[in-house]
Amino acid sequence: MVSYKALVKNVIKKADILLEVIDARFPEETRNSEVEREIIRLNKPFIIVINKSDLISREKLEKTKSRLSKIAPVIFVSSKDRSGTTMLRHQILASVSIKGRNILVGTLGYPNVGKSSVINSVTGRRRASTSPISGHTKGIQHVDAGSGIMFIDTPGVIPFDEKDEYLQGLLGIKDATHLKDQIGVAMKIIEKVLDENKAAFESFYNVKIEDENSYDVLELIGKQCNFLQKKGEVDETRTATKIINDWQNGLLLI
Ligand SMILES: Nc1nc2c(ncn2[C@@H]2O[C@H](COP(=O)(O)OP(=O)(O)OP(=O)(O)O)[C@@H](O)[C@H]2O)c(=O)[nH]1
Ligand SMILES: [Mg+2]
Repeated sequence: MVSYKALVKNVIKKADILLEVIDARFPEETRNSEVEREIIRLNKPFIIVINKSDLISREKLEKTKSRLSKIAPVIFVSSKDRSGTTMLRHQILASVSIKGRNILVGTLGYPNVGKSSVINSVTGRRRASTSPISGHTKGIQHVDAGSGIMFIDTPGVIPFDEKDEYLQGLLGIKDATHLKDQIGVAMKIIEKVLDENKAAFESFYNVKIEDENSYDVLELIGKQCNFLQKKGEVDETRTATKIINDWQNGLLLI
């Protein structure tokens, strides 16, 4: 198997412009400094595409945008709602001037951030195959988007270690059935969502949270959902699985 690093380097070398696709909910965690350094080293233009922008508030998006604009042009996209795609097309055409052949647009990013979905939403057709299970795109694939734009879709470029299981859960790289510490991951999700948008969390699960820790909150949700074992205690794994699924399916807004 060709290593991820070699594949990414090759795409950066071949492309006329790169898209670094990041997850709006985790802009810093899904940026990759090594990839950015290589792009800058080869003096290629690049655009930071903040995808899944439907999952966070406009205010948070603007904050992230103003921070990242210092590094490269930033475009918000929701592949789900098909928003931001015209802007992205314009930004690509404005960043490179190539006549007589297609502009090659390399699309890079962590697993599951929505690289293939972004390509499809710009192209307007489901040309690049997508999936909720990460690691879906294997090898590189060319997708013709019309008006002289040719995308290069790539697999998620960053292999994670076992120790990054929390991040794998939060980013949806592994689903609940593939996570070892489901309760631990669910607690991280609870912390993240409570920190960002407590009211939405309370109304989604129909619970009232004072100053309980994330473990107690998990128990509270288990009770509310009536996920109980024979002796009446909360089925924590079942509750954790539900929270992970709700988060990964984009039901908990932050
Ligand atoms: N809510 C929401 N979900 C999205 C968006 N874009 C992608 N998704 C979902 O995120 C998951 C991953 O999307 P993909 O396009 O397959 O992601 P990828 O980066 O190509 O993933 P790999 O090929 O596995 O590296 C799918 O379940 C998509 O439906 C978006 O803008 N909003
Ligand atoms: Mg893909």
